[in-house]
Amino acid sequence: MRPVELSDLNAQLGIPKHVAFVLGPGGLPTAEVQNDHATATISMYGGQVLAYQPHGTAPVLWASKHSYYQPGKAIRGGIPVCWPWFGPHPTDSELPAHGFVRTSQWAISGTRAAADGATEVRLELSDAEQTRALWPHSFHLELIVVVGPVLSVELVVRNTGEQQLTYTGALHSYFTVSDITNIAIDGLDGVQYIDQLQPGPRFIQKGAIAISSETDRIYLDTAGTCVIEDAGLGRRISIGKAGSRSTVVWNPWVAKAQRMRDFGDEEYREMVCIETTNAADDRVTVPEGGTSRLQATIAVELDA
Ligand code: TA6
Repeated sequence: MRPVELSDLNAQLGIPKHVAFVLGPGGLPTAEVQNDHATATISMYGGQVLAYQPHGTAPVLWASKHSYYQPGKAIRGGIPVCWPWFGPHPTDSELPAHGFVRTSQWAISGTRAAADGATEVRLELSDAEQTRALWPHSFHLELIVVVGPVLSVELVVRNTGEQQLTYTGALHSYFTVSDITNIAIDGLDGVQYIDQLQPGPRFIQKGAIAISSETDRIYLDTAGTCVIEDAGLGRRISIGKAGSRSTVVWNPWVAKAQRMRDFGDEEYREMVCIETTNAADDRVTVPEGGTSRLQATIAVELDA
């Protein structure tokens, strides 16, 4: 983005004491939010919340120190928007994993200072020739980010075409933890899941989730709120949701972390993904002219 465009963006949509537009990592245009409640960074490339930190606690979202910040590559961390397919493309392995919107250039469609002191930033993306070459549908996406004592991220999907469309997707949230072996994840007890590392049978979660090896699970038919219990950081992070009937829990552990160039060998220790998804059986069909919404609501509660 040229400096003049950035200054225009600030003139039109910047809000003092709330949001300013800057060139962030890799020179990518980002919205920097600072208000009475929290700070946050939102990349226009990918429409991706990169950082969120309420005042008085450690960063809530995690990003790799080795992440790429360049067109054509997904940014490793924050909340990637995976759409219109989750994971590998169901039939064409040549197509990018997790869809194409996390490597697309979004536009800012609005900003607002909320009455409670929170800051709202809206981004949008519509189909174009290059997207239709990958996925033959017309669509309009809006990502509504509200940064306050709670972080709300909502993906609004509008079917602007003349035929129904069916998608899978995720708000693929990366969270900072004190140490992956020192946390528990509540909220999925009794829920059936697919273990991506053991395709075939389905399993039932028993109690809280503790992670001691590569973990990649799609929890099914659940609308529940997950909670990351992190005594090491003296906090609990809750991840509520709407418009989602599946939740993914992922940590790459040692070997997979070593295979990823945009992921430090030891970084698996300091993160976990709790993903607000429409995945596996949880596909979403939107009729012509229809709308669907996927929302994650992230809140931090500090130990007394
Ligand atoms: O959500 C879990 C997952 O599908 C894992 O299988 C792993 O591939 C992860 O997403 C990251 O995918 P990415 O394409 O961002 O490297």
